[in-house]
Amino acid sequence: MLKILHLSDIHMGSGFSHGRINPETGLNTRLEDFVQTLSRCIDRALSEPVDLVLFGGDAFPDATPPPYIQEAFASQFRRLVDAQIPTVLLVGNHDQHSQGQGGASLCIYRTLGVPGFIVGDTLTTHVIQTRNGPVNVITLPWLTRSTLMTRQESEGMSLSEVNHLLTERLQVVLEGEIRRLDPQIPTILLAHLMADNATLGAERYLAVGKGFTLPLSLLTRDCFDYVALGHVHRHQNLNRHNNPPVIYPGSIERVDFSEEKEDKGYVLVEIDNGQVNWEFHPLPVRVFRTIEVDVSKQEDPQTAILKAIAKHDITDAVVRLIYKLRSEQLDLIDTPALHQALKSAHTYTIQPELISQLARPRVPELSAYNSIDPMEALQKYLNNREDLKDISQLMLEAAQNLMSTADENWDEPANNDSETSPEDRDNPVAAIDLQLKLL
Ligand SMILES: [Mn+2]
Repeated sequence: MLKILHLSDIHMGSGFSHGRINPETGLNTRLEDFVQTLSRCIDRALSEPVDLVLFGGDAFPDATPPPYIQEAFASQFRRLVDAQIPTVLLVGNHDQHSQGQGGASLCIYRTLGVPGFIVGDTLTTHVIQTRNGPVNVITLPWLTRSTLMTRQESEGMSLSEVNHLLTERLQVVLEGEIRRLDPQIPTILLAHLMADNATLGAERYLAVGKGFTLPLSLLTRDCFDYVALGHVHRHQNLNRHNNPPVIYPGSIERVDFSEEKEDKGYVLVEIDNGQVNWEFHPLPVRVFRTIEVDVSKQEDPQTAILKAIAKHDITDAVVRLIYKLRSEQLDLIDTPALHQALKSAHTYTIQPELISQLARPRVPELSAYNSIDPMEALQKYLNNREDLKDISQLMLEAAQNLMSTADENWDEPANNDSETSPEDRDNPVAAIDLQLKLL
């Protein structure tokens, strides 16, 4: 029997805005959380012990993590080297440079020749010898348009045409790998991709269009005993027939609030004579809690907010308090008392949102939903918004940029997640987004 631990989307070094500096170590507490959670996965791999560890990609938020974060990651995986457990590190979109090939942040393991470590940055088959026999692992790293076609070839094609052609080409290459497989040996496909029926958080729908989406039928092949995926942060099995299981283990820690309600964990897989059993093991990760309350109709908004906070156990959690109120209620809010009420949280943010009393302005020219040019629509809209006059030029420029770059940069590897950084506020596109949210 072959035992495998499958984990993915570690994203070590992200989400620092949800942490604080630990005065004893000088490190961000969210880095410490991620390291502790990763160490729990490695503990399990060692205590079983498993025969193989598969990492589904996205080790860090980008391809060039600072050395202390690289080291925190390496010192955990080092324990697998010491225990002589073979490990495959697959390259995800966050591990690639936005230009060019390969996984910049993970290639160091190949360069060092770490025994038993394989870096999956190309589509190829690795025959891995484990304590309990050999296993085929086909690695399929995050694909970009440039992996399988030249810029000239894709010129003038629509996104869906490019997606279609890429899928066809991938199918041919994958078929080539499959034909060379030794059918006597169990086979695993390890891939970092977006499958066409993965369930995403609503916040990620926008990211979908940016990438390359593969049909599930490419993965649910008889020749695979198990399909180990990475990329989507929500744990799920895409194949309801379970033959083979097509599993996203999800991220190991909450990367942002969109993962507030998701279980985080890893998957243990057993392959025995063609029989495959897998089980998701949740990890005890830090709680994220959104407390949202509308106090606009309350006579005593302060008490209503405090009551809403008291309903939740926020000890050591990452908390965001969002309360909606009318502008004339602002004087009734005692902010220091809110800080006091949130003190037991690990970290927290307070976001008051004003509810406008005015009816929303309507733009008569836009009332018919006919095929109006988006730039023209924005211009008409802005003509009607005196209050946006100051930034209307900026918004138009940013929109123009968006329209012209959308086609070119759709396969940009990094930033496929929903994480938004505070820097986004300086970015005109984000400024538009912010404005639109306020509308
Ligand atoms: Mn990814």
